[in-house]
Amino acid sequence: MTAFGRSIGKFALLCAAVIGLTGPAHAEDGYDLWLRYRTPATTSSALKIEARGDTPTLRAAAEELRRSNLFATKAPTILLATATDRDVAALRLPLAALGDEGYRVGYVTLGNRRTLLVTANTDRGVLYGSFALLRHLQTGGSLDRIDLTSTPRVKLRVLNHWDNLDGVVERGYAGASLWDWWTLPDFRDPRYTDYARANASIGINGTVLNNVNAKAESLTAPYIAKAAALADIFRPYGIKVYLSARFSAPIELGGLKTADPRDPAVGRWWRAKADEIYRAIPDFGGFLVKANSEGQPGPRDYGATHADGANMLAAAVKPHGGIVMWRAFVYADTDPDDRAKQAYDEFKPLDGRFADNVVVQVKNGAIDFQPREPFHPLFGAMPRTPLMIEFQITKEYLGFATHLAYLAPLFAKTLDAQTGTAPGATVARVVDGSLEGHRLTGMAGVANIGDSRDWTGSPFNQANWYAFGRLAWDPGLTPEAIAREWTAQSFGRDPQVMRTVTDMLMRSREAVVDYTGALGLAHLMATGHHYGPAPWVSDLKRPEWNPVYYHRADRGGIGFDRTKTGSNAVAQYAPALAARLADPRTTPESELLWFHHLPWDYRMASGQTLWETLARRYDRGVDTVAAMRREWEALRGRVDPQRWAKTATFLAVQEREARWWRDASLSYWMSVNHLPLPAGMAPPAHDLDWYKQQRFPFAPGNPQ
Ligand code: GCV
Repeated sequence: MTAFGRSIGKFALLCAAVIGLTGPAHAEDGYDLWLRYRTPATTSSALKIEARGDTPTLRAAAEELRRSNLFATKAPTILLATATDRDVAALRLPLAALGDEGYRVGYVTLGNRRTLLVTANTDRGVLYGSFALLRHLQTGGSLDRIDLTSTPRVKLRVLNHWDNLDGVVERGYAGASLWDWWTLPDFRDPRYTDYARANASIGINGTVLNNVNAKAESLTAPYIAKAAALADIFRPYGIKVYLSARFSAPIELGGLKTADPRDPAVGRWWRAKADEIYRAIPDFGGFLVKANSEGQPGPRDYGATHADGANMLAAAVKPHGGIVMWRAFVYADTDPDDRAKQAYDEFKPLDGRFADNVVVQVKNGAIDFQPREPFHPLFGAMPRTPLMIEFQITKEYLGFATHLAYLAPLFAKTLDAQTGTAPGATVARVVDGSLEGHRLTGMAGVANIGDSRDWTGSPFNQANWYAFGRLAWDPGLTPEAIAREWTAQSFGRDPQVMRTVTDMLMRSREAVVDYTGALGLAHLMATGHHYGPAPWVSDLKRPEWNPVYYHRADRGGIGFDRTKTGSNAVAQYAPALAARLADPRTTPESELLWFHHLPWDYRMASGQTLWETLARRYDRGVDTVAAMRREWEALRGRVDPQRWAKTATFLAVQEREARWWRDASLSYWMSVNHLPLPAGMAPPAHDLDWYKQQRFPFAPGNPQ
């Protein structure tokens, strides 16, 4: 070897050593999500997997088990087989109750051999069972004792992507759209398969590819072909593709003069369009529609009802087994009534008038995905209509990608809320159909996914995608159990890491509520991009666009009177609940100012005044973030450097921005109530004008 050759050799050795120490370049960048399969790191060669049948879904299940590396040392034989398999049938297991998607994972004896059987009525169920097995092992479950049986409580578990055809994601904070519409359908990015794996692992079985603020072009032949390519990739993972439909497409694409749902030509156009889509995507899920909301076209433009519009589209997809998810997020610029009441007023009279393949999709609260909202009154008001719940996974109002806010407590609190219509009637039981016997049931989550390397813009935002899927499968899971599962799979099972991360997750969303506006305040953010505080905004065209509309603060008090003396929105809830909400003393403190306008010196249950309580909540929020930073700091060296550093930086941003929210909000409230800060509280860093002058013209997620 020459001297040059030797030095190259030394350099190569050195590189190998460095790589050996730090791992491959992308090893800990978050790309692997919760499917990291790091413990134990052994070879999978000893794993004996037998898949009975050769469907793409069974192949995907076997491939996932193989790639997991989790079984090497004591690998049993794993048999993947559906209930129709002769050996499985001979075992006479009680599988009927598993339905189409449930699974059973456990040991059986087959021909004297102890075998770990993953079985279900369908290959999709087997896939879900395989992921459940992996979850069991990654969260520390034993390979010796396995008995996992589960069936989803909700049928449609769907992500809504607010992705535009130009790649911009409305309210997206994790880069551009994952869908490269330009190179589809030819280039099938392997990342699309990883997206499908991640979703299947948590039971998500549908995805709406395009924004509800839809362009008609997504229904043209080239875009149908692109959607079909994605559908082909997702199909083995049990994921159906849906499209948001622009209601006026018959005019824009079909050259019709009207989109009136009662016009036969319009119905014919949609039927032909549905036929065309189903030729390309035989298992197309159906349409999601935002109509007559925030400038979108809809049936009301023609004096027809939302039911007329939904049923016309439903008739078009019905012959193919498709459905329509019709959103109830409506409020009109012509309606002077409380915005929080408008969806109920519009939809309740339509109860029972929707076709049987329509499900009405209702946001968790009556305004718009605020850090905290009471549950939407429609959940107690439309017993004859299947209602899907819509949550926002992306954090439009909870600090974008940089703030750590675990949303499972928000989701669970809504699902657990008692509607008051019958004993034991919860929002979850409305959503899962068990209360009123609906079979078409669903949960939608507005995705927080983009093309950023870690998918969601931060390692911790992944927890919200994960939690949504897990709760959609089983709304009875607790946020804490989900947090532990996610932490173990994402960061490993070091007890200190587990404890700290779970604790941070569990406190995080409440902290955001505290520093953005506690006690039931809502909609205090800046205009358009919704980044940062602007409770002072009062000059926007429509009253309900202005924060002052929501908080109604003046010298005398603060809060929106939704009792009889105000908008009487409380009357939209079941009578006993409405009576409780009509009285500030029996209204949960966390929702107080949502329902009541109260004097600043109103005495809270604690004996403190309302003003003091509100003011100190801002401090509590900031303090919680500061504490989370310290706790994370203590994990240095216990978490991989790349994810640790990104999280540490984001926590620093969050603390800075939490102080900004605190200071700006307090300055504004004091300018209105002329009260001093409660004793011992630090004054805001700047005067009110300084906060009012902040501008963020290119804040993400706000398509122009
Ligand atoms: C897709 C809020 C958001 C909008 C969003 C709308 C909706 O108003 O700010 O970006 O539009 O909700 O849910 O339709």
